[in-house]
Amino acid sequence: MKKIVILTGAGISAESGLGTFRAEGGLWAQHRIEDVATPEGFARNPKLVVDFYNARRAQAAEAAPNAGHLALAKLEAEFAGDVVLITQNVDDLHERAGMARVMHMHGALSGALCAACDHRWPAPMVMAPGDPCPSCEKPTARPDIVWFGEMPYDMDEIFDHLAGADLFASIGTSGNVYPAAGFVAEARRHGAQTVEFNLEPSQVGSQFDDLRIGPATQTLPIWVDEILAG
Ligand code: BV8
Repeated sequence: MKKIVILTGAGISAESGLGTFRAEGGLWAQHRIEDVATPEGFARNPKLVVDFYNARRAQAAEAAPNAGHLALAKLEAEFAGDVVLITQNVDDLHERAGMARVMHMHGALSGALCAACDHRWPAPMVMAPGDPCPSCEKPTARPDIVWFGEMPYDMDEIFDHLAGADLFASIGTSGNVYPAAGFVAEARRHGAQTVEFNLEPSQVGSQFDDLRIGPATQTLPIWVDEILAG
């Protein structure tokens, strides 16, 4: 086996204490998606949105990578073939676990973006509405996050990776959000083996060859050792 493509979602960061979206009391129970994760919501109330991401940026900074993140970093370091990690998460726990190559398809809390000139720069811990862009100086700074209705990043590269995958693993995602939830179908179309890691089957669970039920901190280290011994 030469190439493993991995997709992660909020579930891999759950045991690091970061809230998931759709669980009881999750982020979407506390805030309406329309209010905090859409361009319209940002236009309507930029302070609500900027503060929503300031809180998550602070929470992520307090969190530590868990055994699931560390297992994937070990796989990337020791697997003889190619490991490509695509995450829907906006936290930096994969990077802090030592993962060299992380594709943040939904953006990252660590990034800021200018809505006027597309300039990107490292986000401060606390952003405020109307912060000036360091490049064009317009008051149009926003979190570099892909909101609903916006195009996720690196989609062409991601589809190239899926076309070349021998194994596709999806970890800790409920399979509600597209285009990420469609990756398993794309990988299968190109003949990849597919495995899902979750506490329960996701919305697209039936599309996987293998289902590993349990917390990622337990299921991933076992899986990585199997792959490396393979
Ligand atoms: C786009 C921002 C097109 C940052 C996010 C109708 C049908 C189909 C699609 C659509 C539709 N209407 C609209 C759409 C498109 C829409 C979409 O999919 N909507 C859904 C809700 C129906 N998608 C979009 O808008 C995307 N863009 O389509 O653009 C386009 C075309 C042309 C031109 C322009 C545009 C953009 C999607 C990105 C939106 N931004 N996040 C942020 O705030 O974080 S999405 C948001 O949900 C998060 O990023 C997150 O990544 C994503 C998915 O959530 P999950 O990660 O899966 O988290 P969740 O809580 O749901 O699940 C956690 C899972 O973990 C659970 O299954 C749980 O069991 C498991 N778990 C928990 N603990 C553990 C565990 N597993 C293992 N171990 C544990 N310990």
